[in-house]
Amino acid sequence: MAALNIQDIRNVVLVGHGGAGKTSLAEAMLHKTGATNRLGSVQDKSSILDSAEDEKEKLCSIDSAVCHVSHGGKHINIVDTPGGIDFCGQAIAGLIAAETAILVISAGAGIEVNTRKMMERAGRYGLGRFIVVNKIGAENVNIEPLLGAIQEMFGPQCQPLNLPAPGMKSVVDCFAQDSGDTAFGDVAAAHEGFVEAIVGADEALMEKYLAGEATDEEVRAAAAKAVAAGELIPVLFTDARTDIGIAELLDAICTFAPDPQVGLKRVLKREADEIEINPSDDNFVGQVFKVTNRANIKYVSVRVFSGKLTSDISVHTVDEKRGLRPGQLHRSQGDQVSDLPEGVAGDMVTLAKLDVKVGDTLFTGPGGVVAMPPVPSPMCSKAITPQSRGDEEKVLVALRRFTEEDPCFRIERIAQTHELVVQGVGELHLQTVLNRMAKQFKLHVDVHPQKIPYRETIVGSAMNVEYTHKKQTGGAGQFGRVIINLLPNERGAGYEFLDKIFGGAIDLSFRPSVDKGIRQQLEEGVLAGYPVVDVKVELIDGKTHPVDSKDIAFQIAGRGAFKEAFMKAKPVLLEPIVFIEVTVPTEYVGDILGDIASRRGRPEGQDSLPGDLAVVKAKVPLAEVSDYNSRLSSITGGQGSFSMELSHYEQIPSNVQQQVVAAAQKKKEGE
Ligand SMILES: Nc1nc2c(ncn2[C@@H]2O[C@H](COP(=O)(O)OP(=O)(O)OP(=O)(O)O)[C@@H](O)[C@H]2O)c(=O)[nH]1
Ligand SMILES: [Mg+2]
Repeated sequence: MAALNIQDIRNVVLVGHGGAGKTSLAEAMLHKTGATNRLGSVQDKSSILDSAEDEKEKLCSIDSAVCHVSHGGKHINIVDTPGGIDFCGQAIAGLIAAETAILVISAGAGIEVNTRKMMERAGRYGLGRFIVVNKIGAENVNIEPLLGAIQEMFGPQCQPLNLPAPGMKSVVDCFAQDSGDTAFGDVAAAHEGFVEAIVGADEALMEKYLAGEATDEEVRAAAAKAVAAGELIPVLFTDARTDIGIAELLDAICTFAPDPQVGLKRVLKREADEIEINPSDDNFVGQVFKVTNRANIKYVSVRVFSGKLTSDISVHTVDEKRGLRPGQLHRSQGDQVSDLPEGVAGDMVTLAKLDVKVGDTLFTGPGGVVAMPPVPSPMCSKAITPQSRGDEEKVLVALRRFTEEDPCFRIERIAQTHELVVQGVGELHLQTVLNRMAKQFKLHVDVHPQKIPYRETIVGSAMNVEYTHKKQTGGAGQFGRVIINLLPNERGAGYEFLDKIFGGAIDLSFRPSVDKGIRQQLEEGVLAGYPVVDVKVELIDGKTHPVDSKDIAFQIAGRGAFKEAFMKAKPVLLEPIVFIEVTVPTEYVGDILGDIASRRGRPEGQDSLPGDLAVVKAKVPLAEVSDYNSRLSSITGGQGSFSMELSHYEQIPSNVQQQVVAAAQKKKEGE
């Protein structure tokens, strides 16, 4: 097989809302080009792209999938991504692989929330974009208003490359011709709009065009550059099930999708330097865009940005200085792989068993890091406990594999609450990962809500609190007496210990023991078992025994005095307050504000976004929004999104405090 020419490579990633038909479109392209001899179907569980057990069960994509076709002398790599919001981590990672994102919209459902989000993400990341309106052959769809809605939401760069023919059984090319019969829309106007978007991206060509001197060939040759620059977003119509517009989509990818030399250039960050990677650079640079652990084989899909990947070179990541051997290179076709002699710049390669995770930059030269397109912070947290004792380590090892696959899945051990916490985009996301762990590793866990990390402090003072620890049993005794003042410290100032003893009431050597004892108590808490913050202790007096005084005695006395003083100094609980930004269609703003008010939240302003969207900002206690994912989803029918970050800690209302303290006491009695 002759080596691939970089000009002949097209890399596309299919993105958009769940159920729009991305997988079906990829299957249709595979079939159309003879890569498969039977049209794979998600519905019949015969898709080579939705090949995981749970994908077949749920009839949707959960992992991204890589495949390739040959068409019109071009090698087209296709990454099919899941459209479910819970699985957006893999979809976003898919952008790494491509020059062009193909946004797939279901003709019946219109522009849905995840289409909008992926459109923005692909644009911000710098990819060229296509929009494909799929399912045009489905019954009872009214497509006509959709084109206008697309242009209104995503801008006038969205120009139809074709339009459905009357009866919706084929499409009419609006670039090659400037007249024709359509189901809606005017071919002449579409032709002009399309051509003008192309020439608009190239000043010299624009001048020629205005002078009536630009040839069709020149315009065609400039098209991919206009797409790469975001000046043109071709809109196409298809029906994946009935093979309408598929050949035209393939043609369009060959002509209008930028090749790796024309499309987005990635940037390698090395300390303060940012170096644009050129495909013709000698050093190999690539990035991992997909990791799959299945049946004990780990497959890693890498996009080659520059240089050449071969099986015998040693590649590095920023964390892996020793170098990794890629081993046999493969090309993926859904769940199948075939051997590949080398990975040339611009191509995608699949490797087995490499110790890397999604987003890692691989390199041979001086190296650095290519940034990943940003993924949303995981907003759904659950605490888990293994059902079998002693499985904790195994669960950690298994879950770590899933963190390699999905940049939106994380695990964390929370020191303060001693919990193992899994974090993901939503409940479905976490459920899917935990189900996979149960199936693949036979590890079962119970899932609980995560504990709220409260803190304890005081709002009053307690002066001259005395505590004596005395123990006289048999041989050596223990004796320590301390007198302390306890005062509130400024919020955020932490703990302070001040030695205010005049004279030698306590030996100098034992004073740090008092401090040490108090520090232990700070960690354990006094009121409800949460750490104590922002207090000042003054050690003012005490007593030493010439024989029985020792370190441990003063530690115990310090703890005792602190506990007593704490309960006298108006103890309170502090709760974490988060800053949330909720993005919803404007019609839901009232409902969102009402809901926030009912959750002890305070609104902090509002912004509007294009496309009739609003951003509501508020500060809300974390305890009230731990289930916000499902709440927002039920208010907006899945059309909202939110981000959340810790703002500060604040005193909790006394009725809530009573509940938390009572719950802590009950738990202590139970132990
Ligand atoms: N009538 C019709 N149905 C289609 C078409 N494309 C897909 N479907 C059906 O729509 C459903 C969803 O299609 P998928 O290809 O799984 O959609 P997807 O975008 O990959 O969905 P996710 O993987 O969940 O993001 C399936 O039942 C398909 O058979 C089409 O062009 N016409
Ligand atoms: Mg799919």
